Amino acid sequence: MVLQTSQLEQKARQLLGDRGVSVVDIANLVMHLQKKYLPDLTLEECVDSVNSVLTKREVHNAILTGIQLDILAEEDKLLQPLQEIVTEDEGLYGIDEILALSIVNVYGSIGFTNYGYIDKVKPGILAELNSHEGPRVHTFLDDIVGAIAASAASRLAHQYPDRAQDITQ
Ligand SMILES: [Ca+2]
Repeated sequence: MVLQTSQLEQKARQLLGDRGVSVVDIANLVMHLQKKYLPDLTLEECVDSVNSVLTKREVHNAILTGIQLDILAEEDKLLQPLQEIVTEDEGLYGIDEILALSIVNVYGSIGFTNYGYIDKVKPGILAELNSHEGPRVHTFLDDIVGAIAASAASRLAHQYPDRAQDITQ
């Protein structure tokens, strides 16, 4: 049985919201990534681009899988040693980043560059998800959110090549 994309999208959006991430949070990351290149970019355009990324099945699958693993880790339901690795957000694990790349993959090489950058700088909601405070585990979610933002930023860069100011800087 193949689920309708709309069902997947609804569930993916609901899970993001449940985990404390709004479309505007992600749009603010997009703004952070693209403001330098598209000085007249509006938050509304960023929101539209995030919404467009959130229609893709690859993105739904990554969100559903990653958030599920975060939740299972919070509930102490993973097998050891994975339980400890995911809960501790162990630096050498790397599968959280690989999963998120399945999102960026859809949008080409600018997507990879943006993803690498935002993962290093961790502005806005990414800093909150990475604080490791409280009982919540966001080992997978932080990379997924970064990847959605990177993809939405790449969409804008491809969409407005003539508006972009010296993208090679
Ligand atoms: Ca992570």
